[in-house]
Amino acid sequence: MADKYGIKATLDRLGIKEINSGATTGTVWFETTGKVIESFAPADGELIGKVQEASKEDYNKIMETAKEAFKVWREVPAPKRGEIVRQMGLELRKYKEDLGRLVSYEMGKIYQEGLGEVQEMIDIADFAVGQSRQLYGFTMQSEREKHRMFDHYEPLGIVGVISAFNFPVAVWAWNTMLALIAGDTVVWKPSSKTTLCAVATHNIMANVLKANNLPEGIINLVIAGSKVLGDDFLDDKRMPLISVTGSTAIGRRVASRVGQRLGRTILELGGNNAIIVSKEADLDMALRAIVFGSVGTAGQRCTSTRRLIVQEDIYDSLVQRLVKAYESVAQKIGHSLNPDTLVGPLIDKGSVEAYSWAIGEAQKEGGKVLFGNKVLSGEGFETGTYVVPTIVEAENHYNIVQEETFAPILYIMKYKTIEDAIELHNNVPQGLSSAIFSRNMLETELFISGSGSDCGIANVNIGTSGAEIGGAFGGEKDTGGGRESGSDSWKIYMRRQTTTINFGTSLPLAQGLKFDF
Ligand code: UN1
Repeated sequence: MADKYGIKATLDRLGIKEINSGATTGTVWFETTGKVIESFAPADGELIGKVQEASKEDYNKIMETAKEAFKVWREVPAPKRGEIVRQMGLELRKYKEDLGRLVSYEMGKIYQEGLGEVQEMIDIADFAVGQSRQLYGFTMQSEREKHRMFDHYEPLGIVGVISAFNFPVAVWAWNTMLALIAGDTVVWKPSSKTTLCAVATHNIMANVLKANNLPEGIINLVIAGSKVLGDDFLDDKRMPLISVTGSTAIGRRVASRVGQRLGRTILELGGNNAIIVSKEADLDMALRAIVFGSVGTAGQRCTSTRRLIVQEDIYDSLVQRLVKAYESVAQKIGHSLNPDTLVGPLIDKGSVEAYSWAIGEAQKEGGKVLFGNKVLSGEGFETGTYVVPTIVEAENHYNIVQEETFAPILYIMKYKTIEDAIELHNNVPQGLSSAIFSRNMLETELFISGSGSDCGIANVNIGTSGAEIGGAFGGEKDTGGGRESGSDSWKIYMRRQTTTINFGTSLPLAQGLKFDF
């Protein structure tokens, strides 16, 4: 095929070969001998490259190397660890376009969103550099005289990162940049659907590791299926923390396995994100947010807008405008690297089936398709991975509305009072992201109060997706309760220790206890 989008040069610059190793301890790539994973572009079905999976032995070697590296890395002062992360951010800046293009090509999101994803990596690197000088603990007042009490944060160990296809590189960065300044080492198990993005990321990072003569094992990549990296990975006591981004079903499995050994998890699972549109909203703004939230990344963000809860007085006019907006977006479905495209393909045919099935289920339960419900075929759409973003008039209690379908389907429903809207809003199993559009402060304050949205993210006059890295990212209920990225999320990557120091000459016991002998 003609290399219309300059992919070949991009792959060369990113060090992607025809067949790539699926295991590295940083700069040394293993001679893997496992199954070969072929990576096809969802946009045009071309074979981008192959990755050969790691074996159990490779995995064990990686874990042992990461364990040894931890002993060295934890002794590097945190601001000096921050300096390495600063260089990683600079290196990512150099490769932003290439890595963004590969993300777009391998995952299928449009190039603009590929660039945005790499920008999230750069942003979290910058954030982590600053944080490296701010790993603060508290000082507390001791009840005993001449005693000092404080807590401090120490490195934790090896952090396992399991990432999903939809953000093939940013989620790794959210975890890794913080883990690194925390003094931890990282073992990454990426999605088997986006392995080349992981290889490319490690190639970029290797430049920094080499330039600083760092030991092997600080950041590690291991690509393998569940035969090699199944329950054994979750059960591996060498990893005190595993961060997982994926479906609620996956998260449940991870949490119970890791919980068995009392390991820690960060769970970033499914969302069922809604926007409430009040009759007091700025509808132009709301419309922009709804469309970006529901069709952006072809509905494959965990923060994608899946439900729209609209005040009944403005329902008809908003639906009309929304259908119009969808009509124009539907003209811009196409190859993820075409700059005119707004909606790229779904990741694979399985997702297309899930899309059609979900719409069918909604119809069976009484839903009415207002727009879409179409799998595209013909020129440019030969892969069978392109679908038309869909709006379904539905009710919140439908089984299918209660589920997260990773596709551009928006369920739309009516409400009368703000209290009703919040009730509908919270009445789903998941609790990731949420938003209200209103210029009435009584409504917006209620929405973000204790009686309001029950999600980890609650936005006012901003959509559900596209969070900045500076905030804590994650959600409640079936979303798993984890928090990554900004705010004080760094703490989970560290071991907290409370210390009391006696600088007196007697040994008083706490609680005034007497124990004389
Ligand atoms: C995800 O979909 O897994 O808030 C992460 C957002 C992005 C991250 C999404 N910053 O939409």
